[in-house]
Amino acid sequence: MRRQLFKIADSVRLPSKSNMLAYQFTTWEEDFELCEVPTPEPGPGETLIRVAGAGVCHSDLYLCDWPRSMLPSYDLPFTVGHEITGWVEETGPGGSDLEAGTAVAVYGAWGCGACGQCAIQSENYCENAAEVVASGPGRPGLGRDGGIAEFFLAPMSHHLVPLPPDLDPVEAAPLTDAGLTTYHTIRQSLDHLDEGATAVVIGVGGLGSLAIQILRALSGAQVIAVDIAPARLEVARRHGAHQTVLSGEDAPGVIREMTAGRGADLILDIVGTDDTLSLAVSAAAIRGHITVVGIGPGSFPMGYLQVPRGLSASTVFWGTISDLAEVVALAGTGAVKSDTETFSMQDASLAYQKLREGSLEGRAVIVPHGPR
Ligand code: NAD
Ligand code: 9ON
Ligand code: ZN
Ligand code: ZN
Repeated sequence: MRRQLFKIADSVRLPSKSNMLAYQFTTWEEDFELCEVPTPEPGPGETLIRVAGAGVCHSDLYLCDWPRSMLPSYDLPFTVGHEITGWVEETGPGGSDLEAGTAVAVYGAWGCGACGQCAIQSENYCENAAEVVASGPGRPGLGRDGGIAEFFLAPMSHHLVPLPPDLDPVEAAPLTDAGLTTYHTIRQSLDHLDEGATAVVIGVGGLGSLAIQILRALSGAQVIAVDIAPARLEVARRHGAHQTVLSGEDAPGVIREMTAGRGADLILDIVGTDDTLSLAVSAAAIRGHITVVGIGPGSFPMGYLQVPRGLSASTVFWGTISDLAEVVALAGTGAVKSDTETFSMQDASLAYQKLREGSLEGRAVIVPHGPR
């Protein structure tokens, strides 16, 4: 049984090998806290990972911002951070075959391993997800200990994906969720992106900036990026967006002009509010497809007379382990690159503050052992 030792108010810590720093969700509806906790030891089947980088995702903010009633009944405290890369440190009996020092990405959408979706390697769509969270392995950083700590304990070795030699493990951290989710989304929608097609990305944050690059790498589609922040539209252009549009009431009309009146064939709503979903529907082409990626609270009316003919819509949840291996390989070729802004453990709160106020320049990645 793990035990929280004490909360650290500043950078002072106990000089002990058996303790480590961990950034934890300790109290419902309150901000996370830097704590000192026992360093985990790998038991049977487990692998201890020395964390290289742990990405800061917008979904983490929901943990402390949303009322407790909207979240699963997690056991607190736990270490946050679900975008994890690192090096194999130590393996328990029957744990990973990977040698100590191997750089790995951690797949975080853990499933039950027994249902129909898990049987077809779609753990992200596990049919027993509620039980996995309530009484099973849970998900790292989302109910059980995650990666914003000096070490991370991986319970199952098949969740460790080796990184290509030229890929910096710190830069690779956002690929484990921001990259994985957008790669999965785009890969399964490629049949909407024939020659001459248009894809729209709404929300150019951590996920959106990777989505633009993945769209450019996997398709010949015209890519239009939409954001409320002009600075993010500059980022979108740098990552290969052909056109950019400021979010607002005029945006659907502007997108129609950019597509000779047809509208967009694929729209990724990476925000998910009423406004962005309404924009997505208004900008969609006949037989277009909307994928809702953002976990905003919005919805849109779906009725025969309310949407373009032939419109389809879906949601996504992370991606599969093979999607993770593929996006990591793509990044290894240099076709996709995460913009990262690194923070020490002591500055983890600052990273979340900057995410909340929208002032990050790249995906925030906490580097518990400092840059390599
Ligand atoms: P982020 O904070 O890095 O980026 C959000 C971006 O959206 C920012 O650039 C912001 O300016 C922009 N934005 C906000 N309101 C907008 C509006 N009305 N119109 C256009 N742009 C707007 O967030 P992130 O970490 O990239 O996460 C994005 C969303 O994806 C979050 O809701 C997160 O919870 C969700 N998410 C979903 C999955 C999944 O599996 N479905 C996985 C990871 C993250
Ligand atoms: O990966 C994320 O950011 C989301 C999908 C996490 C939500 C969850 O509970 O797994
Ligand atoms: Zn996430
Ligand atoms: Zn399952």
